Formats: sequence, structure tokens, C-alpha cells
Amino acid sequence: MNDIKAQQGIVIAAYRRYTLVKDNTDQFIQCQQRKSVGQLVCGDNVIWQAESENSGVITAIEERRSILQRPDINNKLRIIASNIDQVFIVVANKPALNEGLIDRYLVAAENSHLTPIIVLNKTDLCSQQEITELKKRLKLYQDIGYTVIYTSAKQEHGLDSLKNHLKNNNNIFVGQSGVGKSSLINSLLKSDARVGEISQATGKGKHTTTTAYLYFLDNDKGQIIDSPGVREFGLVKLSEPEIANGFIEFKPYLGYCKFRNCAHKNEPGCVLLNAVDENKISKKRWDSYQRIIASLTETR
Ligand SMILES: Nc1nc2c(ncn2[C@@H]2O[C@H](COP(=O)(O)OP(=O)(O)OP(=O)(O)O)[C@@H](O)[C@H]2O)c(=O)[nH]1
Ligand SMILES: [Mg+2]
Ligand SMILES: [Zn+2]
Repeated sequence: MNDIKAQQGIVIAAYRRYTLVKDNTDQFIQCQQRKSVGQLVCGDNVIWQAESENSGVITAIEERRSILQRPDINNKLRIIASNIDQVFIVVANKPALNEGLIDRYLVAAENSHLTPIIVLNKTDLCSQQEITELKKRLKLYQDIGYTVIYTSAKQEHGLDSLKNHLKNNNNIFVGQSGVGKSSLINSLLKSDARVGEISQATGKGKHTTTTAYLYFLDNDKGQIIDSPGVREFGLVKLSEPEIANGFIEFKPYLGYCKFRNCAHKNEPGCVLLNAVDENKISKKRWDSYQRIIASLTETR
């Protein structure tokens, strides 16, 4: 009789045909799953039973401490990863920095109670003037209270600072395709995650990483999930108040408008509009908030 006792494991990657699980002794096991288990995602803690030396069957998922979700092409919400603490929003000058995308990730992270950190990668590709310009744009986020880290995966710059924020935490790298998420992980861990070229024609990434994959930091405790790049990050199923809450610098003002149901458009006594007028809230972020609210009504 095989050893069929229940064991714990963590989902490294959930593929279409099987799920890769790492057990407590650092062995990798290809698992099928009981139907009742439901959708498995990278980072899930699972209970499984051995079937042969390196295959098994997953019988249960332990409760998820946190999740990061995003809508798929059919606008259906999908969980990208579970049991994470921090979301590293990786950006670059190529593909171009897009504050709208950063803001959407920030809203998603805040609403999932995850700590976002912004990483500007590929600093080696920037001229001094470009760096100054990018730092100015990202200072907006530092002023609000977010951490911004500057890295070059290619020249291995900024990796110590990145590592300091990664250690002892469960982390996920997100961002547009081609910004260098997998390259950063390779530089950090000396791993061999697949890295792809940027399309010469469009200047965009080629969606090289297709499935989220969990890596472990060598000595320090900590995990990093590499996730597939996106073109856009939609935010379905968040309400207007949830979106406002995702703009953390709005928080001191929320609930103080003259009208309880203030839409913050042109109502008298709107403390948010007032704060924008007084430059206490950046006009750039305010416009971004309005664009997200407008996009909600478009998709509904
Ligand atoms: N010059 C330079 N190139 C980089 C750097 N980081 C990544 N690249 C290059 O950018 C391209 C895309 O890198 P990837 O690591 O595949 O990007 P990704 O974010 O994982 O992309 P997806 O998996 O498609 O989401 C590759 O050609 C890398 O060699 C960097 O710091 N400097
Ligand atoms: Mg990748
Ligand atoms: Zn208002």
C-alpha cells in the first residue's frame, strides 16, 4: 500500500493540465486535483496525497489569507495569486511609463489590503535627462507615501534595496509585458525564468511569461511570484467608494462633503474638489480617478 497520508504543500504554478506543488521537504510534485477543490492559484497552501514518487492529488485548499484579482478578457474576475503581502508594480521607460496603469494597480492593491511598491526598472536605458523626468513623475507617488525603487536588472543596480523590501514577505511582481519582471527575478535569484524580447514594431512586450510562478528568496525568508504582463488592468466589480478609497490621499476628505451622496463632480461644498483646487490633492491623480470612474460606466 502506498503512503497516502495527507501532506501540506504550496502551489508553485497552476497549469491547465496539472498543478506544480512543493512539499515541506522542497520536493516538486505534479498534482491532479479532486473536483471539489475548485480553482487553484499560485501561492495556495494545499493538502495533497502522494500517488507515486513525484505525483499526487490535491484534496483541499487552506483558507487564503489574501488574493490579487484581475478581470480576464471576458471581464470575468480571476485570481492571479494568493497569500501575498506586497505588490511590486514594475514599470520602465520602455514600454512607456503609464500612470493610469499604476493607479489601477494601486487601487486594486489597496482594496485587497496589500502593500504596493513601485519599481522603475531599466534605468540603464535612460539618459540623465530621462531619469530626472521619470523621478519627477514618480515623486508624486513618494509624496503620497509609496516607496519607489530604481533598478536595472541588466546592470544589477538597485537589487539590494529591492531585496530588503522583498525579504520576510510574500511578494508578487506585476506590470506591463516587457518591463523586466522575469529579468529582475533572474538577477535577484540567479534563476532562469523565461525572458523575452520587446517587439521592434510596437515597442511592447511579447507576453513571455504565461503562467504565474512562485520563487523563493535564497537565504532570506521570502517569496516572489512572477506574473504574466498585461496591456491594461481593468477594475471591474469595484464600487465608486472603493475606487476613492484606493486613492489613499483622498482618505482624509472622504465623508466630509456637504451632500452625503456627493459625486465629487461639481457639487457645492465638495471637500475633494476643494482639496484639488488647493493643490492638496494632485490634479493628475484626480483626473486619473475621474477616468477610472468614467471607465466603470462604459463597461457596465
Ligand atoms: N536594458 C535593459 N533591458 C532589460 C532590463 N530588464 C529587462 N530587460 C529586457 O527587457 C525585455 C523583457 O524582459 P522580461 O523580463 O521578459 O519582461 P517581463 O516583464 O517579464 O515580460 P512578460 O513576461 O511578457 O510580462 C528582455 O529583452 C530583457 O532582456 C534592464 O534592466 N535593462
Ligand atoms: Mg516575464
Ligand atoms: Zn464631494
